[in-house]
Amino acid sequence: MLGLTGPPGKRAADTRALVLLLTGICAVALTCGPLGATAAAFECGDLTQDGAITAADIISIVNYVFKGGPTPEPPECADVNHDYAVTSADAISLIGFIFRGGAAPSCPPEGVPVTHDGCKLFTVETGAAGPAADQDCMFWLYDGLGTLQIQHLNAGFNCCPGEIHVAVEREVGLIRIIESEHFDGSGGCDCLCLFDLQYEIGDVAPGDYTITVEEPYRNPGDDPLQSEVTRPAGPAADSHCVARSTYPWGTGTSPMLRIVTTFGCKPLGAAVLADSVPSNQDCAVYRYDAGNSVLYLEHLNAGFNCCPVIGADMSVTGDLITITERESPDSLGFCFCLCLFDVHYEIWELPPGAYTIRFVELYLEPGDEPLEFPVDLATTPEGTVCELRSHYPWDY
Ligand SMILES: [Ca+2]
Ligand SMILES: [Ca+2]
Repeated sequence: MLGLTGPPGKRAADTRALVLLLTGICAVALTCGPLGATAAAFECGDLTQDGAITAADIISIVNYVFKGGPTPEPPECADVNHDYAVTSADAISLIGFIFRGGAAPSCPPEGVPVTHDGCKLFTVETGAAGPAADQDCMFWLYDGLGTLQIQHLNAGFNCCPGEIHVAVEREVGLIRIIESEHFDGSGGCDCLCLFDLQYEIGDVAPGDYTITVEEPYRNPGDDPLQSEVTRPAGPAADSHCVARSTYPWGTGTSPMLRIVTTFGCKPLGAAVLADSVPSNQDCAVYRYDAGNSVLYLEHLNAGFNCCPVIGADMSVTGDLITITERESPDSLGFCFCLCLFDVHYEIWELPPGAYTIRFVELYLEPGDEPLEFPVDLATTPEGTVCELRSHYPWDY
């Protein structure tokens, strides 16, 4: 079931985004029938639960969004424009449908509260206790009384997944779990990784079921993650894994680039930050963690537009690591200026060895030396390399 997030505040009326993590599963019998028959679903847009979509339902949304009125039950039934938030836009959408022949309400399926750990691949805890990085696993535990607890280990999502939504659809003999992610304005980060999710499904009567998980990043040719529940008269548990070889799953032999943070636009002029470098220098600072095969790489004074969404792509050809930086407009577009940023990268699953690291930067001019340098991570695990720059946006 979706819940509400965000403290009350001046914008709370329009930002009551629905998220997970909250109370109760199937708290209302009307909306969650027992398994073994198709569960009674809520009617999208019918907040008043009178079987019809009328102006009264619009009023209920308005009361909820703007006046602190009752929370829709389930909250998904008010998300008629299917963006995982209940806002004034849903009231407008419903007005359009009722009075102007607009689009019919389309709500997301009802979700269950979910907690998660991640991004696993990018933390030092990786691999110690959980399944290998090329395994996509489900562990389920049925209490014999009606509650099915699910752990989904190594679930693939964006590194910055926004809200992870878990919806459950029930048919005879089938529990279909639909996992999805929803970004609030941003497109997430430039990478995928693995998470462990925990959630539970209520009102599960004893019987035979197939549990199947729909995952956003499963390769269409790969087997779905599913497990069979066979007539548990009492408590029962089982686990099932499928091997995956597509990113973000894998054997851990392919280096992966992740942008951890970006800092900027940095103030122009001489270095004003104690830990920064002079603004006429374009620098790379690296440190290799051999135990985890991670190269921490900071690009200091990287030139970008003043208002970018910063991205980068990496290719590894032999011993040449090329990081090609790119940018796209933020939600308001580009600005009419350039400036300097610090971009912190991590390259995961990089074996120790000798490499050449080359940055391909957007705003170099002819004659500029590229920021390119050799490293021998086995013998010299850290260092700093700088190039002098004397044109805008450097040294300006
Ligand atoms: Ca109604
Ligand atoms: Ca909505």
